[in-house]
Amino acid sequence: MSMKCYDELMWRGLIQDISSPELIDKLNEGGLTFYIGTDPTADSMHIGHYSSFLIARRLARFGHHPLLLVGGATGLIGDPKPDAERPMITYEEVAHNVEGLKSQAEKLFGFEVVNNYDWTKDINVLAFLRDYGKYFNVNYMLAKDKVKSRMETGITYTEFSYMILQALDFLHLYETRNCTLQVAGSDQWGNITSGIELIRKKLDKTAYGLVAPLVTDSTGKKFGKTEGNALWLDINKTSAYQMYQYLINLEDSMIIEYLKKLTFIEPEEIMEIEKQHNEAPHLRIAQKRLAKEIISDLHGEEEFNKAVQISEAFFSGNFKSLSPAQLKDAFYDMPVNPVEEGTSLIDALVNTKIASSKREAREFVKNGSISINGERNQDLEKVLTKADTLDGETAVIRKGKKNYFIIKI
Ligand code: 545
Repeated sequence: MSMKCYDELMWRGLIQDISSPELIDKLNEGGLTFYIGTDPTADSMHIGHYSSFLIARRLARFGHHPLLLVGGATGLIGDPKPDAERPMITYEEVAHNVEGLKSQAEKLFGFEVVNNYDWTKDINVLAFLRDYGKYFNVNYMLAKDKVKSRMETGITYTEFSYMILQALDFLHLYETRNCTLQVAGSDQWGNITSGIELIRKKLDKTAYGLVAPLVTDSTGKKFGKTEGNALWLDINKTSAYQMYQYLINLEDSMIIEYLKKLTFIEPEEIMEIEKQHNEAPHLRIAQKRLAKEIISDLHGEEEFNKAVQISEAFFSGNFKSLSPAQLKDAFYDMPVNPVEEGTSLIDALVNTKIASSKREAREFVKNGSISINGERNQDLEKVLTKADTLDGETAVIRKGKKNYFIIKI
């Protein structure tokens, strides 16, 4: 069984809205040039953007031609957020972020990249108002969700104008590249329909839009946001192991939806995984598979295997097989307790607050609940030296099954 383009997108839950039902046949036929845009508000994309870019790759597999637009111009203006004005970022910062996004998109997705700064920078203010502004009725602009939501808090003329710039991009790509479709997350619906309208009014032509629902958890919170921190696609900002930790802990009730939206696994196989998952959710088969698919796709299978090794080290308590880089990664969010060379293990347990008293420390050691780098230590006279470290300075003390402490000797 192999589904048509539109049916597959539907099955995966990737269609929130399309601008007209005519698009269904066009999607199924193939051969459209489409674009997806991203603003340089940071120098890396995060996992939230990943799902939108996967849609672009899916369309490419069905024979459509993707363009990735990086918003060197729109990034200087700022797409209105529903709650408040964005702080302006400098020209230098935007230029830096454009480079970051460009190379990331080329490397990860192999898309052709265009930059709207190229066709926007030379439009002068009179031409802008006459050639584009004239096609936008302010009442129409005020009715857009993003603008409406800012009526209380206020919106500057700068951000209010944003939708005109994005519409102008669509028009430009329609005219120069025969780009007839814009794809994005559902927050972009208003900007996309502005472009469709501009193309209709100026050229008397039909262009299309497709938006996907934003990926969330079961409470509606954006996927990939952890305590205000994003999961970046840049491995230097979020390691494969950090990504692995996040994915492996995803909730059971959402995991099949994530497999549909965030991987290329065929429908039949996802249904098979779903069966196995429902029979034994505690095995986390679906979470493990999701982690494998996403991390291998972003960083390669080797990085995925290294992340699994780190997580297995936590399970067994044995860290000896890990490389210094993996060790650093494994303990990225754990405090490091300095311990002087020559300190007795008992004193070290008390100093680092692993035990609350010497008496308790001796008790722990005696009953076998303390291990150093994965080896149980029941020697009450043990003294800590460099020889106990894994990499010349770090050692891992485990108390019980899963209480880990990092010491630096
Ligand atoms: C600009 C000019 C265009 C077309 C699109 C744009 C960008 C668009 C926008 N998109 C979002 C975005 O986030 C910042 C990325 C930082 C690295 O703001 N106005 O740029 C997100 N987009 C992907 C999805 C999105 C959207 O990149 O569409 O919905 C998130 O999944 O929020 O001519």
